[in-house]
Amino acid sequence: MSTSALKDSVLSHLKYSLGKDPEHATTYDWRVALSLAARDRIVDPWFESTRATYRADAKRVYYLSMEFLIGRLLEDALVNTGVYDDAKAVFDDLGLNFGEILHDEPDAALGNGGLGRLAACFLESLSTLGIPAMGYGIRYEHGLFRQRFEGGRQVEEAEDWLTQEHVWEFERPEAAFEIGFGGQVYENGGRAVWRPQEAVIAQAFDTPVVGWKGEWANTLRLWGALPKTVLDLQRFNAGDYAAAAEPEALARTISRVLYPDDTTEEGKHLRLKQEYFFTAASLRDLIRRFEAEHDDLRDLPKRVAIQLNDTHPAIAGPELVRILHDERGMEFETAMEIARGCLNYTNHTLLPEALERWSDGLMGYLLPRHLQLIERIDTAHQTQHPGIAIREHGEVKMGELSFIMANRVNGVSALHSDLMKVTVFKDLHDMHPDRIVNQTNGVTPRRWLRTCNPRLSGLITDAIGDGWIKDAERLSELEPHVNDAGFLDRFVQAKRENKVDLGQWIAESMGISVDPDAMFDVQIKRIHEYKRQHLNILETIALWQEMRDNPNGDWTPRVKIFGGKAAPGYVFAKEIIYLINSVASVINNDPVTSKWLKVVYPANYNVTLAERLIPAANLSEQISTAGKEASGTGNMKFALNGALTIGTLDGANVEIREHVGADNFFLFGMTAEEVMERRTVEGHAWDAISKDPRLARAVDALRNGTFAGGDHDRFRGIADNISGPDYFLVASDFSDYWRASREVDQAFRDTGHWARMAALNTARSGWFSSDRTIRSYASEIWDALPSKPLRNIAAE
Ligand code: AZC
Repeated sequence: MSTSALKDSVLSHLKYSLGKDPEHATTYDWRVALSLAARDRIVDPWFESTRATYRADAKRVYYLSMEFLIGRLLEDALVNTGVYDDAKAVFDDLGLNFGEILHDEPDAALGNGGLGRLAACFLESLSTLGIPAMGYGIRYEHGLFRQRFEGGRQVEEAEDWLTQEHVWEFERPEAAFEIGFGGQVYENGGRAVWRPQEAVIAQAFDTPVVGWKGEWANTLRLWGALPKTVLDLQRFNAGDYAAAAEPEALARTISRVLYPDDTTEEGKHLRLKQEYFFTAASLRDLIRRFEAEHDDLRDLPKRVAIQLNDTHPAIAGPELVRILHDERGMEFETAMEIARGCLNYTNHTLLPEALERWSDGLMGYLLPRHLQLIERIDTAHQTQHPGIAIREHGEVKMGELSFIMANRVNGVSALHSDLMKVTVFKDLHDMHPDRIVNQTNGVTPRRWLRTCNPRLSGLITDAIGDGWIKDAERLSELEPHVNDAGFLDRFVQAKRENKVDLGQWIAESMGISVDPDAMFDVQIKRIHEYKRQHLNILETIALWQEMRDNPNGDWTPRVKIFGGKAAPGYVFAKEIIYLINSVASVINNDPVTSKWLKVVYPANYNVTLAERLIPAANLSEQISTAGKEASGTGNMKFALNGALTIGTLDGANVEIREHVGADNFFLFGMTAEEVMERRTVEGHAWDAISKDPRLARAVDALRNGTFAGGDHDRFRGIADNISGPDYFLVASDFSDYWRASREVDQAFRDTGHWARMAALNTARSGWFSSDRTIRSYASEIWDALPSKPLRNIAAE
């Protein structure tokens, strides 16, 4: 496509879609006009992909996920369709600030963290690989809350990304299903009939997801909840206006908010409704599509692979059985076999509090027929494999249900999958030893290198061509260049320029000045005790104390950067936020240490902020208690962008270290096994503190009011935790973390050596592409093949 054709298209949308002329167009108008022009380019490959799928009668993959953390879409779409440079030229020509236009787009935060972002990377990879697929989720009116700091504390505000028109989606009023809840189960001629008491409409909204070079586009189909009757006219006419509007308000509640919690199960009625709502709509939709082309539902497993992203859509098992058995009259056993042939389950966490359980009472109230079927599934399984129950202590265990209903169950890193076999799913694994397979996570190199880091990706393409964008393992071709001083210089230059940009943004948005030659040391992720941001801040305190002891020392300058939100009800995590901000305000105002140490915590961490921070990072903090982080995907993004990791042997860190080489990774801390053993030692925290005066002094600073304007109590909770129960072993891992951090300091001073290590991280991280992950799911779980590649629209 020529620049002038793109310009015509943008101007035409400005005029005919937005009704504006260039003289009066706002940034918003230009952004929407450009997005519509970009969207036009995706529609043809999107249609062609669908047609090709029908023609080949290809197996389709359905990815069911409560969360899709897609972030902004415009820049990605421009890059993937090959018109980014043209678009920039168009806006330069118009005398408009292209960056400002891109940054006008809201960040669609339809997810909490890793699980949701993984789903978004997977959709992009499925499209790049040309695998016919559809993502199914909920179109939340309010995504994850927006975070603000007030006096250092987190304040949550409603996110209203949909107040502006969401230009990427197509509303599908014809794709709508009635979803029922509650009511009774009757028997009719030997068959169970469920008569729900209330019902809402699930209506589809489709967003095309385009792959690299625009060769293929799949669909993200999000369900919005609508009332069956908009207004209760009888009540309205009787003058009761509030009650009259009730049905609408009640129905809409279902797709109103994303639960802002990624580890603790929300024991909420509404949450279970959301889960059933989108799962039931998705199953009906895919069965309808199947039946439009095939007439025997027994063939479903040949044509359909369903991936359950965590247990949130686990009700898919009983629902599919209900449809096949109750509604279509199949034998229960046949229905089970078909359901199991289609369903697969990904587990994302071993934390017991995050494994969903629903009380029999709630399940029986909202989904009475499903509870009966779960009992039957449970009995059938126990007859063959005595000793494990789906229902226990009056609750339905969704992990067990998912496992039993799945053809394959997967963990998300090698360590996590192994731990699953000996912990949460030990008994089930012993009964079904072939069911668990590992699928180590990945990230899309299009968004997480090509788009977010144009300087580095330009340098890579200059060195080895652009084949790496589609085949990230070709990044290994960079290895010989790592010994080339000219290449390394440019590598360092790219990183430095990214740091200068970030430094400017920090200065402008936060009023903190940072030195671009200091080490940018970044920990960005949800705030959680197991992720141990408090270990990082404790080390920061100890370092600051030493710097003050020795103000003439030759310290390695560092900027400690934090980012992340805490679940609104997670008190301890919110205290950690408060502590980080309080430490920041003391350290950042200390003239003694200001040339060496800064602490920066921008509010409202999201995909957009990650895209800004990761390209500028020198050091990636992956310091969770071993055995707790299922995989991590941020760790992969950093390595790909040439940051070195300081980390424990947890989740995918283990595999990252294997790939980049132990010499290019700063390892510290106990292993998962040592962690379990250490916990059995009485007084382990006190023991660690008494052996490390630095740690003792840092913990003391939490108690003596140093960071609380003299208030001894403000951070006592954190101090007492670290020196008391310390379940996540902050104290026990501190000394080794300190040691590794000082090694990092030393290594960073040898700039040539550091650059080489950093470049090797990039060269050796190609394996962590989500394309590799998706290929592996396709062959080991879904038995799905890429359809024939279509035309390359980027070349046109
Ligand atoms: C996360 C895991 O914590 C993280 O380790 C993993 O990389 C990611 O999933 C993707 O697999 N889990 C979540 O985001 N949420 C839950 C409920 O586990």
